[in-house]
Amino acid sequence: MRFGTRTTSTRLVEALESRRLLSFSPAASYPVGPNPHEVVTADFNHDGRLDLATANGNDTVSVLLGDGVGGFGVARQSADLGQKIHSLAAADFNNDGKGDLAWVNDYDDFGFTNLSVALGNGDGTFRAPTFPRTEWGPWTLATGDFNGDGKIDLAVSESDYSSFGYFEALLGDGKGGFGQAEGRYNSYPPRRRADRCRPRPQRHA
Ligand SMILES: [Ca+2]
Ligand SMILES: [Ca+2]
Ligand SMILES: [Ca+2]
Repeated sequence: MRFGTRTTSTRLVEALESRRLLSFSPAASYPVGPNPHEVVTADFNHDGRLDLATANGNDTVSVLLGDGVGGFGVARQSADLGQKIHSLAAADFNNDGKGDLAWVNDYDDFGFTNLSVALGNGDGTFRAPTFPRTEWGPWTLATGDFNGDGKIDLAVSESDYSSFGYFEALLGDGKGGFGQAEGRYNSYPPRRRADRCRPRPQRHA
């Protein structure tokens, strides 16, 4: 390279000219349940390789175990996990090294949403869901260790089904259970949330 008498700007141009363009191999397709609308990653079978899970339009979850070099096996599809799965998240809630799932089920026949958690069996299947209690109707969630105790927690955005939104942190017990933290007032819910909120059903005497 002939950098000897050239200016700094000239050297920079030459370096950029020698840079390779990024490219990707052709995409591979893997059949899953109908109308997959969310995808998350975790190591569901504890083999050190990342796997995939999709939330499907028929209220199931498909899990594809990874081979560690960019490929995935045949999808395993769960049973019906409740109405309109959304906000799917994956983490190891019980510290057994096997990925677990959490999600929100959309409005049921009575107009309520609920939070669901299913612990992984380590083979791409999951135990029957449990339903951690939330103060209000859950809508979206995120996972993380928010109090630094080594146990994964849940952060949940919620609505009171009328005009207001809330944020709540549910602390994990490291066994797959979640305690309830104090709900935090969050002013009005995001527009998307507000648009979809429906009045709480009236109970008649
Ligand atoms: Ca794996
Ligand atoms: Ca686990
Ligand atoms: Ca924690």
